[in-house]
Amino acid sequence: MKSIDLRSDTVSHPTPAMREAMARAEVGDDVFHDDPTVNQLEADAAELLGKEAAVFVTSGTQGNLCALLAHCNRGESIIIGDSSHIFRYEQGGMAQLGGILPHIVPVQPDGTLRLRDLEGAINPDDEHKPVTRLVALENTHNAAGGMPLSAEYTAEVADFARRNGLLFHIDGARIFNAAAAFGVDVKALVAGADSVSFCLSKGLCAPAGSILVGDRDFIRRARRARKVLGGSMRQVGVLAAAGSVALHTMRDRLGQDHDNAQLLAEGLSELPGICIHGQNTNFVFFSLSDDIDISLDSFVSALRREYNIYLSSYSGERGVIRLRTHYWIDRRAIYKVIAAVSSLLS
Ligand code: TLP
Repeated sequence: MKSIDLRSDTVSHPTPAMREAMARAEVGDDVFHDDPTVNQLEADAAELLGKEAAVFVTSGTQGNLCALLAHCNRGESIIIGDSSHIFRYEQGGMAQLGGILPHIVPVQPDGTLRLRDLEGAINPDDEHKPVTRLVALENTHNAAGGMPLSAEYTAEVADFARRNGLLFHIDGARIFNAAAAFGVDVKALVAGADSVSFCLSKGLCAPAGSILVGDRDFIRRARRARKVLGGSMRQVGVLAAAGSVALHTMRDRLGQDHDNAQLLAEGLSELPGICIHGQNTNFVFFSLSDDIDISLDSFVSALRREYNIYLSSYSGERGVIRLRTHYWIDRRAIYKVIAAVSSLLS
């Protein structure tokens, strides 16, 4: 029986078109800028996001870290959300490897950071304090449940950064989900940012790889950071070829994942014992009501054992399950999940 894996969109597999493109890819040594497939992908990505240049990196984590290492000096501070992926789930790479201090501010339920909190987090020109160098947003915001941040809000943060002499980075691992949610050109969501990282894996289904964009000088420094992190690869056109298929053919269908997430949330909400906490973009999150006589862990194991449905009970918020839809979850799979949960709880 084919499994239905909703643990994350990171579990998505490359499509047949990607595998074909990988087999045909022309390659060269990318450290010498000699890989034509990587060069094309980087040029396309920069143009798509309206920035001067791009660099292909191994992962979203590496893209964010290269950005911070390229933007900040040791001993400098960045302003970042307390539940952001960079702060919570990247092992404090900025501090471990870059000597950069995170100054955290609370992420609001809609995934935004309040401007007055940002204002208060800027250190004065005082020799006791680290210099505040940068502010970072995450779009869509993972821990806020896949919340997309609007172009208007992002422009306010960009304006705030400019007025205060700060750089502005966006962790846009799922920026195309945000663009699909608002029905806007992705350029509008990143217009005022100095750098943006986004993933070709996850919803776009490439087997690996992320892109970091910014101006030429920034990308030159980011390439140096990638090198020292061991992330410079050689004939990596085989991966970039899948990334190109992701970039050109997988963005416009993300709305289907959002529709499926909505269908799933609606179906589950009708079942006794399920409390839906929210649904945004491709995320659905829910818990079991108190009157249900089964623990969350047993519920997750039973779905896996009896129905081959994979959910993760880990979420950062106790008792809440987060599901993510993606390309390999179609409407039929959604109906199967609703039926399985219904029979398990009845
Ligand atoms: N997120 C993963 C886990 O690491 C939690 C997931 O399953 O969602 N930024 C954001 C907003 C992310 O959600 C992730 C991955 C990353 C960066 C890191 O990307 P990778 O996994 O490519 O290093």
